[in-house]
Amino acid sequence: MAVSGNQAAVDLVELALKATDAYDRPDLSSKLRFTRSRLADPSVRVLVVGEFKQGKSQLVNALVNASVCPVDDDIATSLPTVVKHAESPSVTLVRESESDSGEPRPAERTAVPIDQLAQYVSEAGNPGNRRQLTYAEVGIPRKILAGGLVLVDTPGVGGLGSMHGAATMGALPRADAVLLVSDAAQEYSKPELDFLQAARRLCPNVACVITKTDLYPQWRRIVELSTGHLTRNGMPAEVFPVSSTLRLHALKLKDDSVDGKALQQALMDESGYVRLIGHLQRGVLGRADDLDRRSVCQDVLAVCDQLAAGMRSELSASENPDEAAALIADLTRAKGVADELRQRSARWQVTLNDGAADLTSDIEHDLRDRMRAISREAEKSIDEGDPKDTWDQLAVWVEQQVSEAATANFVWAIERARWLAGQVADHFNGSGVESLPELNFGQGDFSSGQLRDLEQPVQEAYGIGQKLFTGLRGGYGGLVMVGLATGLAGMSLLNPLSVGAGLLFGGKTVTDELKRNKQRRQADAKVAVRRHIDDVIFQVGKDTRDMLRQVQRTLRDHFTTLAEEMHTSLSEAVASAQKAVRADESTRGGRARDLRAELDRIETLAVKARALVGDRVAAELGAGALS
Ligand SMILES: Nc1nc2c(ncn2[C@@H]2O[C@H](COP(=O)(O)OP(=O)(O)OP(=O)(O)O)[C@@H](O)[C@H]2O)c(=O)[nH]1
Ligand SMILES: [Mg+2]
Repeated sequence: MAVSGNQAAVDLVELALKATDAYDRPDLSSKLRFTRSRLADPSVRVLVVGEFKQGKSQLVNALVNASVCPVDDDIATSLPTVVKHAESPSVTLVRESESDSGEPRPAERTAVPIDQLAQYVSEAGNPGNRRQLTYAEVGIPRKILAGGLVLVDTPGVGGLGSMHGAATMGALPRADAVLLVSDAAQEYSKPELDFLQAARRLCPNVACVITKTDLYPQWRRIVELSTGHLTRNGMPAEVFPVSSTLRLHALKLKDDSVDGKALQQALMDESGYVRLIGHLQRGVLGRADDLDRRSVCQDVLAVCDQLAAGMRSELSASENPDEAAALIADLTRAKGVADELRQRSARWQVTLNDGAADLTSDIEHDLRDRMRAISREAEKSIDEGDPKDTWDQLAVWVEQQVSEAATANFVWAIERARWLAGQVADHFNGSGVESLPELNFGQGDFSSGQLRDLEQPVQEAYGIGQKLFTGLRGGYGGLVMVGLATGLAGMSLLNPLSVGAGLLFGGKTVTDELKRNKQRRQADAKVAVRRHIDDVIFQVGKDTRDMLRQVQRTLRDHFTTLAEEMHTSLSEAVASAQKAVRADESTRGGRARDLRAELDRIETLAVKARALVGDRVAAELGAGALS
């Protein structure tokens, strides 16, 4: 769908390319070639996320009507699985890694037989992603995927409020849409609402799916309650109640009789998938198409503007030779501004470099601050109890807090990076070209940096035997000491006094040892928490730094090219206007006619660009600039 839907856009870019080649503007041609290559990849990524065992994998299977993602009560997904269209079924395992210096290496791709997929993507076959894969890619011939729809099944291990959840968050800014999957057993939980809130800030297209409506008769009530939570929290989203089981069942029915067909239709309707697929086609693919067309329109109009700039000034100078001097002065001034924008010391470069440096240090500071607060709180709670009894609870709490903090830090980083892009673009305001590049928030598809879980410190078992031994040791010391002293008074080594002292000393030694052991456990627990938090600060901090560096590079390249284009166009405009002034009357007349014809041709291109998005949107994009 995206391909055919955007054929008009592709044709328009081709047409514009002919023009830029004809007018010998290789800078504009390369910009359009980039636009063309962007259009050539129609992928629209939909991330399927949610707490574990909510039916994410089954949802993907039901959408494509195939068992691509392993599903079972005890088979948990451990690796993101990317499901896309392919002529014939295929499975590829992808491992992304970086060199020691942090530069990304080319991804390793290994094709494996289709029936082996489960071994790699499930917790049972690849526990904790021991194989260090980044994701699995499944190709399958399906109509629903043919338009470029790419479904990504994510692991629910650990839940949304865990570090796995935080890693899923990292894939959001690159996703075109998100489906939050939750089953109809209960209304939204706090981690789900928190996740939604963050997801909506990272990805503009988030919808909610409530699964297993066949299993829970009270699903309507749950949908109502969950929708209420969404509204109350100020994040209205579309909610799609579905039953994957019903859809898969309906698809299996082969009865061609009238009744059979009616039953199939009834099951399909009941499954809720018609609405969900409609959303994917119109709300996700359709919207991506619209965005594509918008950006093509914007790119082509910008090219038209640049091409026409020189001709318009020459024409104006030929038609009004008296005003030519003022026109040339204006153009020279504009060229001066463009020249400044090209300098390395240009104000936008300063804004970008300083902004990126500030941003990096602010984000790092924020992360450290948040983590330090968690560390302090954890240490306090360790001091208040014995880690022997409280460790499990503490570990869950720390994991949740750390993931919440890492997520908040990440969302903030992305928002500030986008804001910085706007600040840099402001320097170009009024130049007619204000488009922002697509920001690249990450190298790979998924965070490949694996975070270790919070490890429980090894605790020495201090059982009865050991207590007895410590007690005996202390008791024996006491007995001998007092026994020897009383021996001087003529008593035997074993006398009531020395035995009493032995018992006393033994008891005290055991109590002391117990206290020391508790303190050791507390100290070990603190070290474990601190080490975990340091790990997180290191990994998350590094990911964020890499991401910001990439954003900085994208913005620098984008605006440098823009400044170059403006400079070339304005230099041409000044030269053409000067040429027009020098020309004699008759040449001027002929040239003006030619110029008007050329400008008409460019205007035709601009009209086509505007037609691509409709007049209303074209007006929004500032398409009036030409006329
Ligand atoms: N009755 C019914 N059961 C479902 C439905 N969707 C999923 N299930 C069952 O719910 C269980 C979990 O489904 P999965 O698709 O593996 O869930 P998941 O969210 O991918 O689980 P993780 O990847 O481990 O987080 C399986 O036993 C499915 O058969 C549904 O619509 N109806
Ligand atoms: Mg799964």
